[in-house]
Amino acid sequence: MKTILRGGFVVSGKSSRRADVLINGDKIEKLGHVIAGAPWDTQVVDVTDCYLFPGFIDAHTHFDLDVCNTTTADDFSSGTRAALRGGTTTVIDFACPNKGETLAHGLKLWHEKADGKCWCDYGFHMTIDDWNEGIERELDDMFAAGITSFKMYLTYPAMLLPDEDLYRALKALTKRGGVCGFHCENAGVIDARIAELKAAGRGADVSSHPQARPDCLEAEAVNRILHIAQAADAPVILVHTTNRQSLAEIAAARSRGQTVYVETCPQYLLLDDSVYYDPDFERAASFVCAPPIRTKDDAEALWKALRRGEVQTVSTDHCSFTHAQKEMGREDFTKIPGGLPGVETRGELIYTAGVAQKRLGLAGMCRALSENPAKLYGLYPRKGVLAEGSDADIVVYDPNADHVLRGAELASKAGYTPFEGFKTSGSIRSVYLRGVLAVDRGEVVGGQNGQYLMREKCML
Ligand code: DUC
Ligand code: ZN
Repeated sequence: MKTILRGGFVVSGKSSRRADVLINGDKIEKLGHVIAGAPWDTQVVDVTDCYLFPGFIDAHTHFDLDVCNTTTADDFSSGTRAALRGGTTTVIDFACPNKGETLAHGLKLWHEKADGKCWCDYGFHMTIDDWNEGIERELDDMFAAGITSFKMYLTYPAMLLPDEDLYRALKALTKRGGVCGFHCENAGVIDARIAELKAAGRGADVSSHPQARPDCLEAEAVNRILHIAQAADAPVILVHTTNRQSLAEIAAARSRGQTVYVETCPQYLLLDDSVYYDPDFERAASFVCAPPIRTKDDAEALWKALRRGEVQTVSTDHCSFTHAQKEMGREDFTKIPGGLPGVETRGELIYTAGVAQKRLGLAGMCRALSENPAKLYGLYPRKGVLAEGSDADIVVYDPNADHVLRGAELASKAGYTPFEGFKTSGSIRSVYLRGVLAVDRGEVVGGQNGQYLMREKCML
C-alpha cells in the first residue's frame, strides 16, 4: 500500500517547497509532483497548505525515572504516546545506572523499561556518574549497542564526578568518536545557598528554588566544563541551556576554536521566573525544574542564539510529575520533584512563539527539532529529513487550525501543562511513523510499534 500526501509544503533545514510525498511502506519513495498510481494500491491524502516537517526528535526525555523518592508520572508508554501527539516520532531517553553499577546494567534496565511499550521510535544516551577502568572498558560495548552519546552531571551529589574524572571520561569518549552532554550547575554553592535560605525561614517558599540556583552558577559550570573540554580536546553538548551569561561562555569557547553544541528547551524560551512567585503553591511548584526558568531577557538571548544557529537543538527535558507528587515539597522546596512535562507541546509552542512570531523561520524550526538532533545523535538521514529513502516520519502541521493547550486534554500522565491556556498558532493535524498514520487530529491511532534505534556517531 502506497500513500501520497498531496499539496503540502515540505520543510527542510534549508527551505520549504510545495511538493507531494509518496510513501511506500515505511520509507519515502519520492518527493515532487507525484502522479497517483492505480487507485487500488495508492491512498491520496489532501494536505493542501499544510507544512510537512520531518518527524520531530526529542533528544532529552526522562521516562520511568526515579527522582526524589518518587517515579516520573510518565513511563515509556504514556510518555511516547504523548510524544507522538506532539509530532515527536523519536525520543532519546537517558539510561541511568546508579553509582557502583555497570553501564551494561543501566542499559539492560532501560531496555526493560522501554522495549515493547513505546508508541514512537526510541534510543538511549548513557549517563556516566562513576568513572573507573571497568566503565572505560564498557564504552566499546555501548557503541556496539547503538549508544554514541553520553551525559555527565556537574551537580547532584549522587551523579557528580570530580574534575579529574570528567577530564578522563571526555578523553575516552572523544577517542571513540562519542559526544557527551553536560548538566551544568555548581553543586557546592547551590547547597550553601539552600542552607542560607532555610536559615532565613524561606524553606517553604517555591521562590527559594530559583534563588538557590542563579544563572551565574550555571554559567560557572559551563565555563568549567568548557575549559576541561579544551584541555581534553573534546567536543561538548550543553543540555538545557537557560541564560545569557552561559551563552557568553559558549561564545568565548567557540572563539577559542572549541566545538560546542547547545540545547535549550521551550520552558526557557517561552516562560520567565515570575512563575515561581505565584502565591499558589500548586501552580508555582508545577514549574520547578533544574536549572530553573530564568528572566525574559535570558529568553530573548536564547531566541537570538537559536535564530543565529548558536543554539542547535530544542528538546524538552520532559520529566513529569503530577501536582500530588509536587506536594511532597510543600514544607521544603528542596523536596519538590524537579521537572516539567513538555514532550507533547514542543512543536506547537516553537511554531507559535518562533515561526508565527517571526523569531525563527520554518527552516530554523526544522533544524532545531529534526535535522540537527538527527545529525548530532547519529540518526541522519534515516531521520531528520524528508528525502527519498528516509523513514516516512512526517508531521502534518496545519498553520490555520489554532487551539488552546489544556493539560486535561493531553496524553501525559502529569495531568497539567506549564502552558495551560496558551493559544497556539496552528496545530498538528496528523503524524506518520514509518509510513503508518499514528496520530489523526489529536487521536493516537497507531500502536506500541516504536523501534529501538541503533545510532551512528555524531555527524553535525
Ligand atoms: N532537571 C530536572 O528538572 N529534572 C530532571 C533532571 C534535570 O536535570
Ligand atoms: Zn534532563
